[in-house]
Amino acid sequence: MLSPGMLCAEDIGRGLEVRRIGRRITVLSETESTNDVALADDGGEDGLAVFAEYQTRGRGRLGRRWSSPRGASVLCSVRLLDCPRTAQSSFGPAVLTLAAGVAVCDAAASAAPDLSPTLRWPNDVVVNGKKLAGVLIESCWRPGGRACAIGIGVNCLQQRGHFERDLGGLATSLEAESRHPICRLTVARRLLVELDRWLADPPDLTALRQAWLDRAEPLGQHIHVRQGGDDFLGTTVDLDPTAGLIVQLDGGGRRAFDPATTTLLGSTHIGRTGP
Ligand code: BT5
Repeated sequence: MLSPGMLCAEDIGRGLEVRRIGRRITVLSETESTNDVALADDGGEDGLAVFAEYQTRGRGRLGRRWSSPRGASVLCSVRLLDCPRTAQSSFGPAVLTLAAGVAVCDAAASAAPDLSPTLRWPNDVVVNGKKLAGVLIESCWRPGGRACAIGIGVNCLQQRGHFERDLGGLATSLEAESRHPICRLTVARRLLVELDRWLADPPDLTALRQAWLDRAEPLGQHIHVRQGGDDFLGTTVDLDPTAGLIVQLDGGGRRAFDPATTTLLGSTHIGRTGP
C-alpha cells in the first residue's frame, strides 16, 4: 500500500502563506500529464497548482517518460501566465528550472531532515547519487499570451522494487533513503511555499543563483553534454541564472548551455584526488 492518504487540495492549501504560486490548488486522482492541465486553454489563473495521484502519460524532457506508481509521488505542475518570450528574461525557462530545483531540494529536506538532496544540472534532484526528482518546463501560446508549466515529480513513497527496471538503480525516493516516515503533504506544501518565494516578481536572480550553487555539485566538473544532436566536453565554470551553465570547452571558448535543451551524459570532478 503506497498511499496512506490521498493528497487533498484543502489540506495542501490550509494556512499557506503564498502570494502567487498555489493561491488555487487542484488535486486530480488521474490525468495524462499535469503539465497538460496547467497549459490548457481554459487552465485557469496564474499560479494555479495542479497535483495528480497518477499520470497515464507522465513525461520528462525531450520526449522521455516519467513514471510513478499511483499515490507514490508528489506530481505537480504550476501554471504561469504572461511568460516572457526569451530564455534571457527573468521568468525564462532557465530561471524557472533553477527556482524549481531549489524549491524541490528544500521541500524534500523538510520531509526528510536526515537527507541533503543535491542539484545535478540541468534539472535533477539527487540523493546518494540517484535521481529523486525531475523538473520539466514547458510553454505554449494561449489566447492573451504565453503560458508556462513548471512540472515537478518528486519520488516519495516508492520502495526499491517500485521503480521500473529500465531505471536500472538510477532512481530513488525519500522513503528509500530516509529513516523518517515520509509525509507527501509536507513535501507538497513546502514545494509551493518555496516556489512562491523564488518566483516573486521580479525574482532575485543573485540570490537564486547562490541558492542553486549552494545545493549543487560543485563547479569545476569536467562534463560531457549533448545539445541539439552535438556533443561537447568541457569544464563547468559558472552559472548564469538566465542563460544556463557556463562551460569552458576543451576545444577552446566558453559556451552557455540552457537547461531545457541540454542533456548531461557524464561528469567527473577534476579536483578530486584518491578514491
Ligand atoms: C525530467 O526529465 O526529469 C522531468 C520530469 C518531470 C516530471 C513531472 S511530473 C509532473 C509533470 N507532469 C509531467 O508529465 N511531467 C512533470 P528528464 O531529465 O528528461 O528525465 C527523464 C528520465 O528520468 C527518464 O528517461 C528516466 O530515465 C528517468 N525517470 C523516469 N521516471 C523516473 C522517476 N520516477 N524517478 C527517477 N527517474 C525517473
